Amino acid sequence: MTSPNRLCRIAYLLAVGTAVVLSTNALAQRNSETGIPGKQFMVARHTNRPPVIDGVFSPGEWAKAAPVHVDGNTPATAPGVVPNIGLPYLFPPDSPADSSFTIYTLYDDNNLYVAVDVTDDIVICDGPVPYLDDDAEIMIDGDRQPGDVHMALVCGPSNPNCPNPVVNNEGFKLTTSVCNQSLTDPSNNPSIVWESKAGLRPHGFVVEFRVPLDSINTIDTSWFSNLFPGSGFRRPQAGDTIGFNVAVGDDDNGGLSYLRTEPAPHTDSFTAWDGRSVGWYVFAERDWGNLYLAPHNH
Ligand SMILES: [Ca+2]
Ligand SMILES: [Ca+2]
Ligand SMILES: [Ca+2]
Ligand SMILES: [Ca+2]
Repeated sequence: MTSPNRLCRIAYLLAVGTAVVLSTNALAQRNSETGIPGKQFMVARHTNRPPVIDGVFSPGEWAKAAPVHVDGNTPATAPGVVPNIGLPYLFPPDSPADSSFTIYTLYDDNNLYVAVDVTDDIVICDGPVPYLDDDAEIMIDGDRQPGDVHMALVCGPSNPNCPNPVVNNEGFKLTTSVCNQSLTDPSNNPSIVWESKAGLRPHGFVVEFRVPLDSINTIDTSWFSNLFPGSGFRRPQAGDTIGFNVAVGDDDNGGLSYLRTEPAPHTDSFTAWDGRSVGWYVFAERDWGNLYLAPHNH
């Protein structure tokens, strides 16, 4: 027969054991939470004084924005992930002076504005591929549903599994290099309208973007992400949260940058605000962060 004392002791051990298990779980959960992609969040404030898209970070121009600083010091987890996808010469930045950046966002009644202020100790533009030079890349997921960029790239007449082209404004990526070479992904949609301007500054460069809100659809019209797709067009409005990401490519050696196959003196890198390091896919809209369009006067 078990004595009351012994029962007490067992209960005590169970309680302690449970507490230990609980705290271990809590710790694991906290650790994994910081590693979950797609959770980064930033705020775009409304402005009546739009910034000038001239590649010059003028005093006061972005003062109303709530900036977010990104470096690659924790390359495995957001914020500041560096893809770990088997490219032998894609490295995390050596230091914030090697490659880091600050994101600024604002919007007005017709446009979203983004500035990426990049610190970079060796600035290179030798073409011809913009994303293999020093560059800034912004990603916008209006409908917060994945697959729009990817399906736009893979579908089309030559794909028997997906012969109809996918053309929408529900997900895209905009790239501008330090010497103002730009490209839009996907490239098949002329109604993704935007402008940008890059300019040098001491120890780095700045890229300013303007994206008309009418380039961004918040309605998911896609058969591949919605059993009952919506229709029509609704641009982002105050109070909305859209998918958003920013990445910076750092070419310090020229040529193919982080896609090169030979050693080189400096580290070439690519750092994104949000996303996953292992399994990184630049068009994984689900892994992009969140941009909240704060109501006016907030
Ligand atoms: Ca400016
Ligand atoms: Ca989307
Ligand atoms: Ca969609
Ligand atoms: Ca560089």
